This record gives sequence, structure tokens and C-alpha cells, in this order.
Amino acid sequence: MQIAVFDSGIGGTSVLEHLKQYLPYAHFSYFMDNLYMPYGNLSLPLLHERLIVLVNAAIQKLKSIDLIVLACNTASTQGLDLLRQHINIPIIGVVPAVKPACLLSQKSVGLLATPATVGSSYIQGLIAQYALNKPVYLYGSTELVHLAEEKFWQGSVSPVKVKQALQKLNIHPDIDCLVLGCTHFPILKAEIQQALGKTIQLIDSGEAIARRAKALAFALNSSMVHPSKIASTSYFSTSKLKHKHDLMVECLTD
Ligand code: DGN
Repeated sequence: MQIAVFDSGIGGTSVLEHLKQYLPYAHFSYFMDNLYMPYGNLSLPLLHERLIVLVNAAIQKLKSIDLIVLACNTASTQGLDLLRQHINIPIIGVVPAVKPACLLSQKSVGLLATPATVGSSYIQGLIAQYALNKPVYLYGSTELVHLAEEKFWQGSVSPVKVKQALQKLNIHPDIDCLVLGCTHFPILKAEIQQALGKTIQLIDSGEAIARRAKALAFALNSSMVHPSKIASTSYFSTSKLKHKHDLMVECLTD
């Protein structure tokens, strides 16, 4: 089974790790649109254009894709419906874990995501549906996206820089559950937890997405979940990478 995973940068690898555990026999191809990273800064028409360009480039590259995972909250909350209209392949999007956080929290919930995600009407809908009377505080940060990229490509990031980025957001002291509503943020989970302390529980939707992907993969064709070939993961980008890293990444525009 061929599964294509998309994000503007390396955030979607936090979802990919869960997908590999739930679908160990699948072939994964990870596509990052690093030429236009981060998607949170794009206008809506440009974001839509990029998603269609990127998915079509992936289809051309791989020839056949069984399932798409749009592992970017920004793109999922603002472009999933449009992508489904244009692409005739099953697509799973990511949804910030507002519902489980509201069920778990005894006090208040925080949502940490990109500015585009926290400003979306999709998030307002989630809050209206699941928060009931529980306060949900919203925090948008692009700086944390860049710090997650730094950690991934350079192997580490300064915990002080992460703490400073969080301090700028003035996280409300009543929050006991913080949703990591950007796929980049689980990469910084240790640093975020260290900065905020153990009284705040961090929640992301990576594992829930992988469970959904497994269920859909079986529903599509259970025989595709256990192919005879050995599982693999390939990585593709839209611009040449300047970083030193042992990951083999093929540039789509070469
Ligand atoms: N990983 C993206 C997300 O989950 O929203 C953030 C990066 C981006 O492209 N905005």
C-alpha cells in the first residue's frame, strides 16, 4: 500500500512516526513543500494552489497513491474540502485534538497552533461543538514552527529559545491541557513540557490520525495492508535542502 504524507515542512514527520507503527507494511512517501514553508503565512488562494500543485506532483512521481494524509493542521483546517474536490484519492486530514482535551481538562484548555489555524473558522466550530462552557485559550506561533525545523535538521534546539517563544504567548495559568495543534509541535514536546511544567498535559492528534489511517486502509482493501515487499519511506521536497542531515531527500523540481 502506497501512502503519501504532506506538510509544508518536517512537521508531518510527527504523524508519520505513528503511521509507521500502525501500518508497518505500508510504503510511505513524505512530501514537504519547503519552498512555501510555513503554510500559515500564505494567503488562502495561494495555499489552495500549493496543495493542488504538490499533490499532483506526488501523483506524477509515484504513479499510484492509495491514501493521502494531509499532516498539516493549517492546510487541513483551510484546504481539505478543496483538495477532496480536486483529487480522486481518499484523503485524511489532521484535526487539532480540541475534543479530547476538553474531555480531559478539569479547568481550561489551551490550543497552540499556527496563527492561521487559531484564526480559522474551523477552530471556532470545534470549540463551539466540544468546549461547552470550558474556556479555550488560543495561541498562534510561527516561531515554534521554525524552532521545530531547527531541532529536526540540526539535531537539537535551545530549550531557552523554546521557553522564550512560549513566554511571549503569555499562556494562561488556569490551563491544564494544551493541544499541540500544529504537527511541528510534538517535535518540541520535551522542550515545551520542560518550559511549562508537568501540571499541563500536552495533547496531539498524531496517534488518532494513525488509527484512522489504519481503519481506512483496511476498509479500502485489507490485502493492501500486508504487501509482500518490505516497507519503505521516501522523502521529497520542493526546494533543495541547505541543511546537513542524514535523510535522503529528493528535490521534485530538479
Ligand atoms: N505543520 C504545520 C501545521 O500543522 O499547521 C505548520 C507549518 C505550516 O506549514 N504552517
